Amino acid sequence: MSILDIRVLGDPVLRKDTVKVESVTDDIRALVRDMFETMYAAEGIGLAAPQVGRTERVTVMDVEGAKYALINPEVIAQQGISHGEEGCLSIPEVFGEVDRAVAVTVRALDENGHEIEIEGNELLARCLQHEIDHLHGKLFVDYLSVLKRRAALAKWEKFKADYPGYIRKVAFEKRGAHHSEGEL
Ligand code: K1U
Ligand code: ZN
Repeated sequence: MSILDIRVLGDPVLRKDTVKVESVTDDIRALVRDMFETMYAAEGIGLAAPQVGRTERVTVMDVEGAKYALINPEVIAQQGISHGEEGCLSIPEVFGEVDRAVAVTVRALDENGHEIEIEGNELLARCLQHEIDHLHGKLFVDYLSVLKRRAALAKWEKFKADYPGYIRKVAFEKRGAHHSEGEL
């Protein structure tokens, strides 16, 4: 298993549509394992393949202790609107309020290639929508008003120099250990 580099805003891979997975192979399962490891190391609740420079339609999530590896996920039903703050592992230090459906039903394949349906509310629904957006080149800042988007991007301009080559190095952090991100 490996912790992968996370791509940050400015890397073109984050703006590309992903490629549908035709068969859930051992290579895809290895990608899922590495993505979980990377997500936990970065202390996120979700991660999508483009964030680690990959083009397969794959995402992983761990929301309130429930783990999901989703292949070719798509929203098949949604309800209501919820207003809430979002961040993104690919845009560190930048946050914004985004309206999302409060509840979604998502159809996907699991790691064994079996079709599954997940119903998510609140944070799980938000995370599902955030990750599925990543799989289609969309980022949460795209939903901000012109003024808030401008402010968010201006903030990012100050931080992006910390990520040469649009790469964020993530180190697994032992509890209580010094945070070594950016020092690898
Ligand atoms: O895809 C990503 O960039 C991961 C991102 C997903 C996300 C889901 C829902 C709301 C915002 C962002 C994160 O994991 S952000 C960091 C995080 O750990 C977190 C966000 C909201 C609530 C709790 C934790
Ligand atoms: Zn994100």
